Amino acid sequence: MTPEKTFYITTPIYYVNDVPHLGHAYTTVAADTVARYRRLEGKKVFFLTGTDEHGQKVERAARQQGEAPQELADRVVERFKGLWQRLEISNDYFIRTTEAHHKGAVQHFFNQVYEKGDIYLGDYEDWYCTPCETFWTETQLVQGNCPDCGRSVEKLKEKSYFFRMSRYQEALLSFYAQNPHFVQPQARYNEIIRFVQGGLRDLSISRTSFRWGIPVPRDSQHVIYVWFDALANYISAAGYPEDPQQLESLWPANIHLIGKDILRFHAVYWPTFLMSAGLPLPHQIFSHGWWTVEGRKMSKSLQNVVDPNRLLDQYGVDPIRYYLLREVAFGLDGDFSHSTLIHRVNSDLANDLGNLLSRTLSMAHRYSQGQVPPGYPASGCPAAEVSEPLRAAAERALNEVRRSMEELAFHKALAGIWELVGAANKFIDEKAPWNLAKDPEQRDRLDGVLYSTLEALRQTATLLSPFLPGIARQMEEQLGIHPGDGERPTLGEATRWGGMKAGKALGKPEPLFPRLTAERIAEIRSSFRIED
Ligand code: ME8
Repeated sequence: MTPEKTFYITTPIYYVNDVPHLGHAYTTVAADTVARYRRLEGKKVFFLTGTDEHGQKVERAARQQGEAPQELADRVVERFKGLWQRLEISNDYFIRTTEAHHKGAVQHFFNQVYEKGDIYLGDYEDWYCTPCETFWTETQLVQGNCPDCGRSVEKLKEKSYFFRMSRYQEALLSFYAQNPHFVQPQARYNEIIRFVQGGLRDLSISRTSFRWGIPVPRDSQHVIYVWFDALANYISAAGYPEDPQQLESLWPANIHLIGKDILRFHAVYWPTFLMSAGLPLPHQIFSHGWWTVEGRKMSKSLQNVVDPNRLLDQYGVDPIRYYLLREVAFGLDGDFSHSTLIHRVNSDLANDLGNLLSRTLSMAHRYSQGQVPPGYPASGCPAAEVSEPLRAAAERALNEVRRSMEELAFHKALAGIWELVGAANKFIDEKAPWNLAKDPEQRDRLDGVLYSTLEALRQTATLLSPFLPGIARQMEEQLGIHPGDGERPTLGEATRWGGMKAGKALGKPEPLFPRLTAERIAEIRSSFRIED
């Protein structure tokens, strides 16, 4: 790997048979946070997301809605793009599998695997639901019937191209053994190893029972299996096959971030396709947990699918990003509820962070003419008293963020930042600047205390910027610094104590997060039709 290798992170590409929901938002916000964090570290980053537009699911959804699959895809893709804009997702590219370039790349990939001797024509036999035109495996059936429509199914055979996945069992197991961090969290890695040890069967990678897909080269009776097509997005968006230089600078990806539902496709199928094509394997597959809603599985039939746009309308972007990243340990399952969300907003955002900023700024306006006062040593006040406690707290927060981000423990990183926020609030309570202000002899001390708190806030904004980019910007504006997203100093530079410049004008204090009052909460509850 060359030293300049770009940090490459991906989300799954989402199906366009339905509009985006909370689960999609979750993965994408998490990946965005990693991308922003690595950029803040000064790294070159390529952050990819997109949509999976082929396959029977999409074809069927289009038919139900009386439109062509491409029309459906063109319409729904806008819903994803619009949501990512509202959530401040900073992806560098958005791939659609119906793009001409991707289609060519998938056929090229298919050919490469074919030329290796890993694809053969055989018979595919499984349970078929005629009304749904879908094959199901034994385990997918519900009480022996179609899991979609509940009607009876029959054993049916069709011609299919198969990928010789069975050939790769040993190579895969030895790859896992040599790369113990390939699948995270660890429990999932063990599951995958057990699955592969159980034996790999060859995989059917073409279909003839529907048309909406990329044709198999030289046999247009068949379309390429949607997962073969979809997984290849990670290389096709990186310049495969026609731009080997770009591909080398991006591939292999550092992290494929996915939900646990699609781990097998990423940790078993994908590596074997790549091995066959002679391409390097990604460094890590990180599979996160599953969100339920108010204790129940999110599903259309329960009518409890959470629309992220409606959450954004009611709560705003940063509270939603914060909640998703803070509420649940990344990797574990979580339960979404309005009451826990409201609690997070009021306690962590409004009380802890919002109050710290507003009380500090109003004191700086009152006691220091709205300017940054001199800090240590200019204020003449001993460092041990005025800057040391917060300087040390800021350093601890930085270390916690660094450590946690290596393992994508967003909740721990945020908890670490909140330790700093808590330390700054406690520092103000203890130093009581309002008392110092009464005594002209305490001027130096007052300056030192205000300076340190402003500096702690500046560092908090830097540390928060990958998680809550909007809030970081607002905090910086109020602190009178305007680093702008692109030219932000790197994490190391920005967390050097003393970045606030004495004499600089501070901005106007504005509430960051208005507390959700009983009245607002009632409004929210009624807008989501939540009954008590
Ligand atoms: O599987 N909790 O697309 P998809 C957490 N096109 N995350 C959730 C979730 C939930 N309840 N529900 C969905 C596909 N997700 C394929 C992917 S990639 C080459 C092809 C998230 O639209 C989670 O990231 O069904 C999951 O893996 C993804 O949405 C599935 O999205």
